[in-house]
Amino acid sequence: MSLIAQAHTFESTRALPALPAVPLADGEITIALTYGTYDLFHIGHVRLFERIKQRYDRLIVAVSTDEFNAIKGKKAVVPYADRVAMVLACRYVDEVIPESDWGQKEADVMVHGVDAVVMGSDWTGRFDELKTLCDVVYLPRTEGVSSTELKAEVVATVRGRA
Ligand code: C2G
Repeated sequence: MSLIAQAHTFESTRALPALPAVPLADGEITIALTYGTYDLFHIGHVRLFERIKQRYDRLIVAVSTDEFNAIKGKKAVVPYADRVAMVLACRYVDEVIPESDWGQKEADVMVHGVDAVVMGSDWTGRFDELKTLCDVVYLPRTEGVSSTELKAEVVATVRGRA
């Protein structure tokens, strides 16, 4: 059965366990930062933002520019400006910044006063160099969905093989 045909009801759409809140000093807000392409914005992205916002007060999302994706060897279907608009439209997201090179993360953490950089588990260990500046948290990915799989599904559907 095609991915598209496996549409889920909202309640069961891959809900993931809630995270414990971060202890706070009075009046202090906690700030999380995450990075990604967010092409073909999907439930995996939403569930990541939702879990981050369960734990931190403010969520900043760095969205990869089209030029940076070329450096990463990726080509997004959806152009940068639209990906930014969709991420910003998600109620869990407070601010969007551009991700344009691998080396910007330390400066981002300091400039935005970030308490934690949070990524999906496919990036486990690859942000550890930031641990001198803030918490680094890797969360389990939402299984069964990815931009790459969605692209393959659309192609298969178009070619009538779904
Ligand atoms: N993600 C997830 N569950 C999925 C798919 C993605 O939790 N089913 C998470 C990824 O782990 C990542 C985020 O969603 O933390 C964005 O994923 P991509 O858009 O694929 O990001 P990527 O191109 O890997 O860019 O410098 C870091 C890069 O910008 C990350």
